Amino acid sequence: MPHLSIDFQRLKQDIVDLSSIGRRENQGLYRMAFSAADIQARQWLQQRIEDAGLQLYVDGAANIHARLGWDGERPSVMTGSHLDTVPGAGHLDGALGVLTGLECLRCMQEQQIALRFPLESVAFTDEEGRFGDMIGSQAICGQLTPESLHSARDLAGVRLIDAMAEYGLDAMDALHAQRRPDSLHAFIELHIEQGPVLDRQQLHIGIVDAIAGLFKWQARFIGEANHAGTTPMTMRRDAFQAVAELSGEIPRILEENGSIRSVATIGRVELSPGAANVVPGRAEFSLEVRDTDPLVLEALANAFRRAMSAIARRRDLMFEFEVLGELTPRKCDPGIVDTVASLCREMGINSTHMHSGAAHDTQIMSTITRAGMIFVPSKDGRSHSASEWTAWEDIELGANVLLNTLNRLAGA
Ligand code: HGY
Ligand code: MN
Ligand code: MN
Repeated sequence: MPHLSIDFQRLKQDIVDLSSIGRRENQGLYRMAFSAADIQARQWLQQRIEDAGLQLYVDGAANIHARLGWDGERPSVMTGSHLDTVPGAGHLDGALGVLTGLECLRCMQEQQIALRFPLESVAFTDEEGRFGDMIGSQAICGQLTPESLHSARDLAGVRLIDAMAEYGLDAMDALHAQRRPDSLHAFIELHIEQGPVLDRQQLHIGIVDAIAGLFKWQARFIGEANHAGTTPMTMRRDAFQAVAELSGEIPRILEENGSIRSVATIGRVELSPGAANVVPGRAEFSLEVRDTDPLVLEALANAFRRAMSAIARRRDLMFEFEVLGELTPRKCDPGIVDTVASLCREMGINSTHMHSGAAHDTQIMSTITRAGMIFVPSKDGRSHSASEWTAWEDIELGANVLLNTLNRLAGA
């Protein structure tokens, strides 16, 4: 069967156009969920979907769906990713999967490809978890509750309910975005690897077989603010010293309780009162830990809890933490993995099987349907950074593999 091809120039133009929304000169993209830039990108995408003559549908969680051949009866083959970004992001994390999904539906429509199953390309809400987890795909998979929506807030304390209400959206509508598992035939996401494996091995395609899970805590050590000049070192209850000690313990904790795939990050620390001449009495910090094995994640959570407790005791401090988000590690569907692998062989594209250290909507979607991922290389493994880059020829190859995978999964 001849292989289909995307309209690369059209896709390239979409990528360039979208990359200008939310950009801060030399600082990357700031399209955090429900920021003004995210809303602007959403409006831009909806216009592109309508310009393409595809059916536009926005669900209660504000997931944006482009649909082809939709009849509300047959299960659909879904692709997609996310428009929202971390602060200071690159132009491809999420955007690539949304735009290649849209391009694939345009091509299938233009080439009048006969479909056994309707196609959907989705832009999921808040994949980057500004408000905790992957709200958009979790809504589709029925993983949200009124309580989880009510308590969802970002690291600065902004509530999801308020952020959505600012744009006339009711967060509780996300409870109605749930899809029946039998309304989906399969899910496949194209994404940049965000790591160094493909780039180092000069490979063009990664076929993902497992996706790491994580836990994300908002934690704090509470000691005593005091004079930085008169308080002897032995009499201090310094909250930042506790965070520094915990950070120094990370290699030991991972070595003793983790696997070769375990990673841990303290990405944000806020000290108060926050003056140069005051011993910090309070240190708020984020702790995020990942692995592809749920049992390892559990062991690491216990180890970090023990370490924080021991440090607090030694330093006469209090410690607290709340779980901001948890994602379960997931395996990809072997049938989809095989479909992508055989297409790469047929198309003469060098590829490899690999795991994803990054979390993705695919792992949520895998709880209600067969799911898989296709990776393209990230130059020097860089991502969540303005220097994120993937060569255009790799983008074209990845988009063509996605197009032909969709055809294999949904085509007549
Ligand atoms: O953080 C991640 O793994 C993904 O980029 N949301
Ligand atoms: Mn992403
Ligand atoms: Mn990301």
